[in-house]
Formats: sequence, structure tokens, C-alpha cells
Amino acid sequence: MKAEAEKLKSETKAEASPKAAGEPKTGADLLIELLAEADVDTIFGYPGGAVLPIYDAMYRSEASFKHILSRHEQGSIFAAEGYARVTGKPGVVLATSGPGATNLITGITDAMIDSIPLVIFTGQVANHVIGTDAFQESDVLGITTPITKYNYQVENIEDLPRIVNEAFHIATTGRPGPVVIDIPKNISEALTTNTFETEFDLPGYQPTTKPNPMQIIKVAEALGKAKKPVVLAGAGILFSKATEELKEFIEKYQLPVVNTLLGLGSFPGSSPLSLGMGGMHGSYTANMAMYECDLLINIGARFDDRLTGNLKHFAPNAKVAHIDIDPAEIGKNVPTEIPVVADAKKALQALLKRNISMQDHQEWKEHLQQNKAKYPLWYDRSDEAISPQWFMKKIHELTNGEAIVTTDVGQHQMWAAQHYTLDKPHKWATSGGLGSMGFGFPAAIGAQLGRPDELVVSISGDGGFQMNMQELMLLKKYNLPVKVIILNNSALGMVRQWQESFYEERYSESLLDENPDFVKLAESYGVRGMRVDIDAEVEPALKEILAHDGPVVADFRIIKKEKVYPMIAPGKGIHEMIGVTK
Ligand SMILES: Cc1ncc(C[n+]2csc(CCOP(=O)(O)OP(=O)(O)O)c2C)c(N)n1
Ligand SMILES: [Mg+2]
Repeated sequence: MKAEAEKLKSETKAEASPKAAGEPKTGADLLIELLAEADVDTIFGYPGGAVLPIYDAMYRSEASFKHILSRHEQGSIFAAEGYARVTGKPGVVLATSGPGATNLITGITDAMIDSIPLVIFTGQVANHVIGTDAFQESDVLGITTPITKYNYQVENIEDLPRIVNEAFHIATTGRPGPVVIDIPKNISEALTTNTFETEFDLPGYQPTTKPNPMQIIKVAEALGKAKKPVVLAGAGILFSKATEELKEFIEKYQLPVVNTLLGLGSFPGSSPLSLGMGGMHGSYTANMAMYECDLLINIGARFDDRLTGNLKHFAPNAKVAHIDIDPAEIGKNVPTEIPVVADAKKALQALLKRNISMQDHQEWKEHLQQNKAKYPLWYDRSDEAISPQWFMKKIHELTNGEAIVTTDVGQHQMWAAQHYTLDKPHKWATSGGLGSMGFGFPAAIGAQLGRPDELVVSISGDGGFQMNMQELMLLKKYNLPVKVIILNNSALGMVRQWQESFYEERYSESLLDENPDFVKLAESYGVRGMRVDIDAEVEPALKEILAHDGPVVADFRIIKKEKVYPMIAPGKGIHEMIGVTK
């Protein structure tokens, strides 16, 4: 082994062809320097053979960033996503070749579909054995091509500085997304004395950020003519940090706002102009507003099918304007009369410069207010178990709506989106497009690391929590006071709900009759555990959890058969919601 390693070292040494004098360092040392230069403060990762040189360089380095050792690479990447979603900075991930890299795939896909900036480093077998089915070789470039904004495999150490800088640039500009850099072991072991070129030039990647003035005029004119305008506010507003501009625009023209699931917090949910979330489990008022409006201005949302319902019935009477930094999104699902390819902030700034004289749309606003009053979200209570919707309202009240909330996927996610009304941006991390169970808890870990002074609440179901509960060890190890809430219905609740509604109550493999004792589980990881069974115990328990100086895992037993309403049934239009009233 040693002889082989020596041989490899001398081969790669020769490859490195240093151009400038200086202390020799390995490619791995160079990488660590580049990360420090890129202002990386946290790396989420897990070691293994192909990245040992990088881990060794990290050990020897005096760079000040933290490495967070997860217990599964999926935990690393979801934590990096949580970090990125609440800080707006790119999440950085490091994993070994083969299984390390393939364990990241769900997270990479999740980041791609939700436009989350990540820079992911994977180890790879040495260049000269790539393609030989070497130990822990996997075709990372091939596997990640369709799920990354861009990906690289480093062939020469000279390219490493440019590639790292390009990767951060690509991940964080335009429509954000994940970028993978696959680093063969011989590159990280290669010795070099060079400080290579870090400059880059990407003529083929020049995202359009400034709106075309003619298109802005068209939006302004359409707004001037509209009697029933609605703004759909998506996550693009959060990515471009345009919440102030959005608020000014909305208040200036008194426009009703619908939020997407990922856009929650981009406009204050408690504003009278907010209609709440749209889509499958959105509010009746929000969906009917999109159904009845004569002008729909979509800012930074991608008209996902969970939002639109059956496209035949989506905004049937509306002129559609769509502001998006990604031209591929415009007209993809919904015919669009006024496309505006731009950064949301720049487009809103341009719109704010125009003085639009609006039609009187008081009647429309009143109609929507009446809908809001007449069709509020409703729910039942029970003496025997906790009402999950009421629970969300309670935790909202006790945290003043100020907590950073991460969720997993399922019923609890929808209840949180419906009832934990967000007024501020960057306080919400949920897996939207991919809907990946297992996301919520590690995302909370990343969020807490990114914003250590904030209260972070992780809300999971009993199913999804078990997909990444091994990450509990990190709470103790890194002293993270995350409040971990499990809404326990002894079921894959969302699956169970669909089986009840659309499969004649055939509960095929959706009941979790066997669950671990979450209290004991927490305790075994050195974290305080708690179990709460009925509504009457909720408030004192939550107060205790929030006052506790450290992490808590709390198992809240919710009404098992509770369903998420209202709902657009599969295949139906946004005007055909069921469960709107009791
Ligand atoms: C990785 C993954 N596998 C399967 C699913 C399909 N799925 C969506 S919601 C759900 C049930 C989630 O159950 P739980 O975590 O207990 O949340 P609940 O719906 O009960 O609140 C399942 C299985 C998914 N979204 N992600
Ligand atoms: Mg459940």
C-alpha cells in the first residue's frame, strides 16, 4: 500500500508542474486555503478514503472554519441546505467518493429543485483509475449532471482555484443552485508550489438581472388596467433579498398577495393584504383569488403543479406577468403575456419608479376580505389527543412568530405552513419541490449553526424524523439548542390521508404501529426528551421547552385521523377545493 501511495505521489507530483516559487503544498492544502478565501465558515461533511488528504489538510490548517461531522451524508447536505436557506449564503458539503457521494444525491436534487446554493465537494478515485470500477468509484459527474446547476471533475491541479471560484459564483448568482466539484485523490495529493490563476471568465453564463424597460412598462400598463390584480410571491424574492421592495410595491398599490410554500415570509403573512399560501393545501381565498383575478403578477415563483392544480383551470381569466431570473421558467406551465427576465429586486425597483394610476379595485379587495372572513382555516379539537393545527397556533403565539421553523414533509409540514404565520423572511426551511422526508431535522441543525442566536424549531412527523434521527448526536456534540418537535400520529399521515380519501381506506403500509420511544432515544443521545399527550399539556410543555437552555426532543401525540384541509384533490382545479368548511 505504502509503495503504491509513494508511486502515486511521485506521479501526481510530476503532473503538478509548478510555475511559481513558494512552499510546496498539496492540492488539499490549496483547497482549504481557497475555502477560507471564499469566506466559508462552516463545512458539513463526512470523511472517507478519497478525501483523506483533504481531511488531513483541514486538520493541519489554521483556517477558522468549522467542520460539522454528521452521522450520515444525507444529514450533511440537508444541514447545508438549512444553513443556506436561512443565511442566504452558500452551503458547503464535503463527502468521500462512492457511497459518500451517492448518499448526497437526494439532497443535491432537493437543492436543485428548490434553487438552493450549495457547493459540494466529493472525493474521487485517482484520475488514472477512473473508469476501472475501482474501490468506491462512482460516476459522480454522470449521476449529478441532471441534478446540478453545474458540475466539475478536476483533471489538473492548475484548474482547482479557478474551478472553486467559478463554483461559488455559479451556485450563488442567477437562479441559485447546487454545484458539484469532484476531486480525484491524486489531485488533492499532488504537490504544488504554485498560486494559480483564480480569475475566471464565463461568457456562456451571464444571467440577465436587469429587466427590459419595455417589459416593465407592459407590467405597469397591465396593472393600470387591472380591476382584480393579484401578486404571487415566490422564493425568488427571498433569494434576491427583495422583501422591502415587495412590501413597498404591494402597499403602494394595495395589491393582494398569495405566497407559495417556499415564498412564505417574503411578504408579512399577518398583513391584511396577505391571502396566505396558495396551492393544494393553500387557503380558499388565495386560490379563488388566482382563479378570479384579471391580472396575475408572478414574482419569483415557478408555477409548480402543487400550486396551480389542474392547469386548465388556473387563472383562466387573467393576463399573466411573470418576473423570473430563469427564462426557462417563463411560459413553461402557464401561458404568459408579459415575460420579464430579471432579478426580482431589480424588477421591483424598476416598477416602483413608475407612477401607475390604478383602477379602483376596492370591490375586489372587499370581496377577498369577505372570503377571508367567511372561509378561514378550520379544525377540530379533541380531549384525547393534541390538535395539530391548534398546536401550530400555540407555538406561534409562544414564540411570537419569531422562530426559525424547519419542517419535514407530510401533514405536519402543511399545518405549519398554514398556521405558523411568518412575517419575516429567511425564517422558514422546508423541502418544497422534491418533498424529501428526512429534511427537516438536519436542516434545523444547519439553520442553528448559521444563525446561532436565533430560536430554531424543527417540526417533523414521526415517519420523517426516523429518516435522519441519527443526527441527534450533533445537538450534544455542537451544543445546539434546537427544539425538536415530533408531531406523532403513529402514521405516515399524508399517505394515510390520501388512502382514506382516494383509496377507500385501504391503509397499505402507512400505519406506524411500531415507533421507537422518542424520549429514551433522545436521552440516549444526551438530549432531554419529553412526551406530551393532550391539548391541556401543550402550553406548559412548550413553555418548558422554550425556557430550557439547550436542545429538547418532544413527542407530541396528535389526533391520529386528523386531515389537512382545505385541499385541491389530484387532477382538480384551484376553484374546486374540498374541505373548505367543516
Ligand atoms: C423520502 C420520501 N419517501 C417517501 C415520501 C412520501 N411521503 C410523503 S408524506 C409521507 C408521510 C410522512 O409521514 P410523517 O413523517 O409521519 O408525517 P405526517 O404526514 O404524519 O405528518 C410520505 C411517506 C417522501 N415524501 N419522501
Ligand atoms: Mg406521522
